[in-house]
Amino acid sequence: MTDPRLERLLAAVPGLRLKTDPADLEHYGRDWTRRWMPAPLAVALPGSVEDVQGIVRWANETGVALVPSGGRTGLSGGAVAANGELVLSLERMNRVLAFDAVDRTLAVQAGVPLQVAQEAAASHGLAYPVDFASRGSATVGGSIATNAGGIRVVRYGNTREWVAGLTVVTGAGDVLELNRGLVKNSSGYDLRHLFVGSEGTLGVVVEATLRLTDPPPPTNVMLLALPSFEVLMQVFAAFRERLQLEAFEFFTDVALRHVLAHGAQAPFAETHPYYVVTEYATGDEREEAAALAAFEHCLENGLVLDGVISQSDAQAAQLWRLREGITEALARYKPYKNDIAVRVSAMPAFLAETQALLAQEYPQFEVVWFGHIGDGNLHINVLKPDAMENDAFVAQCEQVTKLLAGALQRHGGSISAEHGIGLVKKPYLSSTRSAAEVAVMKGIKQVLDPNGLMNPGKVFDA
Ligand code: 2HG
Ligand code: ZN
Repeated sequence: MTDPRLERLLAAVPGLRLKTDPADLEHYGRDWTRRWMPAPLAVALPGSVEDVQGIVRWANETGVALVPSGGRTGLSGGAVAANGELVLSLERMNRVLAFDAVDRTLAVQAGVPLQVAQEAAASHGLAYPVDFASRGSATVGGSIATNAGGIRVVRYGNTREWVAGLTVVTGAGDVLELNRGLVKNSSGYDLRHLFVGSEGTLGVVVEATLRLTDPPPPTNVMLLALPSFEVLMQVFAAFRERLQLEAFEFFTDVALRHVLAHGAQAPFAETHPYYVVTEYATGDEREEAAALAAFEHCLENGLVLDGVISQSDAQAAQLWRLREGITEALARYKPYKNDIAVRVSAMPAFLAETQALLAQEYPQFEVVWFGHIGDGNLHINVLKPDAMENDAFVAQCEQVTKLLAGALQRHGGSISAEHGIGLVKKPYLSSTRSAAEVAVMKGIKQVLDPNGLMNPGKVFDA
């Protein structure tokens, strides 16, 4: 190791693990976006809050920027280190610290994978209900940094609802213990919520106290085939009126075709334009009868064309795979991802307008629509045609996103529902947040990260 800054780091944080191999720099320097060439200075793997604090203080002394790093499953470039930053990986801070049965909380280090937190909660007869497909790799810290949503938001809300306490190291190097697991706390600004969704731009989340809830009820999974998206919200209403919904997800036939080509099993003999997968509580016969009543109501009114109910856990997993397998099935097409939100009530109008606009202006692209329709959150993936150069593709996709941003402005929506702004959506932040709001955000950053060292260039340019 020859870089004097790294020598100084090792002197400041004794025993710190550092990686500088080219393969490690590449591995830790990028996330799932794959668009930027990773080029970090090095990767630091702290083992304690004190180590993290030492790293941040060193950054302030040397001026080296930091990129906090969890499972790097993000899709907005929030964890990319392409400019000589030090990657601060929480990978080694992966311990479950404490469970409290009275408070119903689980304290974890930030590098604990989401699935490990879920399993720890389950081992105590409770649940951590935040859930999404990358649960095995994504970390609790990363999910807090993006206020991750996922497939159960319709029932449980976003990550934000489940954070009872946070320990953070600010960009100024201070350790803050925020909210300390309290249920009620009306003592001034709730700084905890500033860090939820801050994408590593204010400091590093090092520990979290998570709220837990009752274990989920027994559930069934139903897959529905729909004739058009215009009926989507009516189907949602029919099911929500009659059942406790744990998830209500949507995808198109195009999405299904890709998942089937990737090895999933076809659910119906025929193809249909749109699909919904819903999971609902079914503790007793009454609830199962209600599910059938919802289905029959939809069938009689032409809102659904076909349906299948899971008869076993294995079949439920098979039906979920049709939805959860979409991202993986599309990966080989290097999709350009959009993750938009509108109010649920605005969803049909937004869908109609943007589908028509995209078909008219960009017929050269295959566009895959899917997402968390019960939350008003759509993932609009534009697939790269094999023959098109990557740069030309990205340039055109940026025009597509501009078009979406315009529609979002008209419908009062958001350019990022759950993936964050990162690098990918930075040019479109103003379609969602006013100039005055962005100015306030910059002011907050200035206070917590006065030297602009925390994940610079992400969300906005300081
Ligand atoms: C999902 O809902 C994830 O499956 C990924 O948020 C979405 O790949 C995407 O665009
Ligand atoms: Zn999603």
